[in-house]
Amino acid sequence: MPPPGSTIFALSSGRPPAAIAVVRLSGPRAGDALTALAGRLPEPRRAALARLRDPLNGEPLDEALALWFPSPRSETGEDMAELQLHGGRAVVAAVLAALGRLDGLCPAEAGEFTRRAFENGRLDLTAVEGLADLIGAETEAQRRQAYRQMKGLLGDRAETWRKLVIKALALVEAGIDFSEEADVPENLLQPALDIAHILRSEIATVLAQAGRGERLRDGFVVAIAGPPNAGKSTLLNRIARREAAIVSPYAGTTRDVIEVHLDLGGYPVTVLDTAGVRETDDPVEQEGVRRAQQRAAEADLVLWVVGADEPMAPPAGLSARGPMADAEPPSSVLGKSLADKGKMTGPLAETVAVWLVRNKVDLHGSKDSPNNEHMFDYESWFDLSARDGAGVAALLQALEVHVNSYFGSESGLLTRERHRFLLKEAELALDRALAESPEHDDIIAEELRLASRALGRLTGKVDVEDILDVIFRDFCIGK
Ligand SMILES: Nc1nc2c(ncn2[C@@H]2O[C@H](COP(=O)(O)OP(=O)(O)OP(=O)(O)O)[C@@H](O)[C@H]2O)c(=O)[nH]1
Ligand SMILES: [Mg+2]
Repeated sequence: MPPPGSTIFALSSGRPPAAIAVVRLSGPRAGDALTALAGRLPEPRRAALARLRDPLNGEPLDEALALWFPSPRSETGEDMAELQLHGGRAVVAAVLAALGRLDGLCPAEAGEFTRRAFENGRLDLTAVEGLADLIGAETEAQRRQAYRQMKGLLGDRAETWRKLVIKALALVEAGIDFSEEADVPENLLQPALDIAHILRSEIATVLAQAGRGERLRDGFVVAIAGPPNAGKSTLLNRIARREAAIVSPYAGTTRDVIEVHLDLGGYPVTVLDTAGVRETDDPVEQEGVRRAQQRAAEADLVLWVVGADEPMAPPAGLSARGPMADAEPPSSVLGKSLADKGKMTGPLAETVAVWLVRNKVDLHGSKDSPNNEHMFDYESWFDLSARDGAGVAALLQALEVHVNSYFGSESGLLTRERHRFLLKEAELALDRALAESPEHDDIIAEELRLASRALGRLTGKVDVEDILDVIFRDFCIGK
C-alpha cells in the first residue's frame, strides 16, 4: 500500500482498447502532475481539452479531456485529477509510464481511491460496501439495493441508532456522577432505558428481515436434484441455454456441483446441477452425492427431477409438509441433510420448498394424473421434456413468480453477514442493559457502551482496521 499522503494514480475504466480510457490521480501532487502533463491546471470541475506531453522529452502523448477537483470537494476528499484519454493500449501505457516517472507518484492499489474517501470521511463503511455491490450488480434488483445502500439507507439508520445509544449512555453516566451529590436530579435512568427499549425493538425488526438482503446480493439458490439419469443436467442446460453440464445416457455422469447464474425478472438466481442420488461404491460418486445433498439442503428451492415413468418418491423428511405426513417416506432419496432441513425451525425453514419435475414426458407422456399420493409432498409439480423443451417455459415462469414473491417489493436493509452480526451484538447488549436491575447502573452503562461500539463498527466509526482490508480487496484497481 502506498504511504498515506502519497499521490496515487490508476486506470479507472475497463481494460483497453476502448473508445475512452479514464486515468485518475489523487493526493497532494495531483495538481503538479496534471500541470506537468497538460501544461496547466484547468478550471476546477470543468472539462478542458488538453494536449498531453511527456514531461521527460516534450513528446506529445495524446489529446485528452482534463478535469481538476481540488480538495476537499472531490471523491476522495484529496486533490484529484482525471484524464479522459483515447482508450488505446499504447496511449494508456505511455500516460501511465509518464505519471510513474513523476516525483511522489505511485500506482494505486485495489480499492485505494475508495479507501481514501472512507478515511477522509466522504463515505461510511456501509456506503463503501454499497458501492462495491453497485459495481458488482448484475441484475436490476441488485442495482437498486446497492444504490440504496450506497446512499446511506443502512448507514444513516445505524448512525441515528448510535447517537441515541450515546444519548442514553450520557444520561446513565450523569446519573452515576450525580448520585454522589446531595441534590440528585430526578431519575435519569428511566429515560435512558426508554431509549434503549425503542432501539432494541427497531433493531429486532430489521434483523427479522435479514436474510432477504443477503440473498439478493448473493442470489436465490435453486438446486436440481433427483435420482441418476433423470435428466437433471439436460434440464440445467435447457435453463442456461448452453451446454453447461455434461449429459450422457450413463447413470452417475455428474459428480461436481455445477452452477449457472440467471437473471429472472431482475432478480439473481443461481441454479445448481448436482449428482444423481443413489447408493454407490464408487468413492468419487459418493463424494458427488454428499455434495448434492449438502447443496440441496442449503438451497432456497429444490427441483426434484424424476423420469416421468419413475416413482415420484419425495426426498425423505420433507413429506412432513404435506397432508401425507403419516406416510413413511421412501428411503431412496435425498437423505439426511435434507431431512434435517425439513425439521428446522426459524426463518430458513420457511424457505424450504421442493417442486416435483417429471421429466421425459416425450417418452412417457404425462398420463399419470397428479393425484398420486406423493404429489401432496410437493409444493408444486411440473411435467416437461428437458430434451425437447416442452413445459420448460412454464417451469421458468413459475420460478420467476416464486422468486419475485420471495424477495417482495422492499428488500432487507442488511446485505452482509457483517451487518447481521454487529446488529445482533447491539441487540444483545441492549437486551442485557434492559434486564439489569436499576442499582447496577454501571453495568447498564457498560452494556450501552458495547451497543454503541457495535453500531460504530457497522459504519466504520470505531476500530474496524482488521476488516478494512477485506472490504477494500473486493474493489478493482482505479476505484
Ligand atoms: N427422451 C428424453 N430423454 C431425456 C430427456 N432429458 C434427458 N434425457 C436423456 O436422459 C439421459 C440422462 O440425462 P442427464 O441430463 O445426463 O441426466 P442426469 O440426471 O444429469 O444424470 P446424472 O448426472 O447421471 O445423475 C441422457 O441420455 C439424456 O439425453 C427428455 O426430456 N426426454
Ligand atoms: Mg447430470
